[in-house]
Amino acid sequence: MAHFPARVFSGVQPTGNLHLGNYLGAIVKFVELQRTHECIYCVVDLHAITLPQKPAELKASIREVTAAFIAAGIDPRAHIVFNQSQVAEHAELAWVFNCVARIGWLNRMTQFKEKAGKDKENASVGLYAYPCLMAADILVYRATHVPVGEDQKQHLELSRDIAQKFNLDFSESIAACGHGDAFFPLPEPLIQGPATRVMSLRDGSKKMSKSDPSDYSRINLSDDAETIAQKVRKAKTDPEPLPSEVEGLARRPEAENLVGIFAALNGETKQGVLKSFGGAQFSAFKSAFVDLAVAKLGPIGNEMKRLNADPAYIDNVLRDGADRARGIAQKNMAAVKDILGFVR
Ligand code: AQP
Repeated sequence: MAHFPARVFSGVQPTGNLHLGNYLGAIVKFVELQRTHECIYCVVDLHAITLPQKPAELKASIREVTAAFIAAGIDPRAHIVFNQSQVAEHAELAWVFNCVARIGWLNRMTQFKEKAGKDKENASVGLYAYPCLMAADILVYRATHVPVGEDQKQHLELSRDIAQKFNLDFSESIAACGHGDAFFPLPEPLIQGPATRVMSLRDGSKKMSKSDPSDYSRINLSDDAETIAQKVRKAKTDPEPLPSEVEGLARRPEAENLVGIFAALNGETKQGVLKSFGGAQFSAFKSAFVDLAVAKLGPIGNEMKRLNADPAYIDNVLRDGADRARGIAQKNMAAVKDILGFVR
């Protein structure tokens, strides 16, 4: 298979308050990968409109996600930060992928089933085709690595299937156009660490999510110290003290979740956390948890506030990032058109 230079791509939807799940599952990894890779980070606003959005809130959310990226440590000069709708090639390649992906593949996507709920007939076509747009987001840059939370694993597998089918369906044309035996890499998901699936603070069986009606289910990146403390104090637990070994967390979803979050925030393993807190009551653990969460998230929240007060700066970052992203995307899209046999 052809060799593709390593390139990271990932996105976050501007659909509400960013929370600890988005942070630990995705953004922390975005920050780390900057040291070793060329990175492209996208505020995926075209994905956001697969569900109803209020225009003024969408605009504010696009700026807020951008502020969160920068506040968390992403450098928009050294890497690329932009919003998806400014680079038309995402939608253009998504159409091509709508024609490559099979309906049977999309029918298996669990996120569509969860988000469409019982009234599937009334869901938007965009929500159904979401994974094809996600594949286009990644592959329009021929990105090789995609840091995401566990919930996106299935969509990443579909992106690989689409890339593979395109490479096979058009193999002769790909070779004739001078791209060897494959035009698209098969993008690898990067899903590692103790918090790839952060659960709700109110229910250890549900994913922490922006759309959960209870704000007590999540810690938002913009929460102040008092709010974080209140949410952690109210977080659901069980009556037992913490175990000393990871095996003791089995069938204790709330305990496992809090220990996983603590480990990720502190840069250690769950076993490391239990070495310090095995045998402790939740009251003591929660108090250390609050101190750690406030120490790690407080500076990010403050910086987000500062950046949010300067929308002109944020808009400039997005415009500049979009210009650079478009340069790569246009070149790849032109090659795709040649491969497909379009006249241009
Ligand atoms: N609970 C989570 N634990 C770990 N990672 C998570 N991610 C989301 N929730 C968790 C990861 O964050 C990145 C951006 O997510 P997104 O905003 O694009 O998509 P989402 O999964 O729709 O986010 P939410 O918060 O769950 O929103 P709603 O409520 O709208 O469904 C992705 O890498 C995702 O894996």
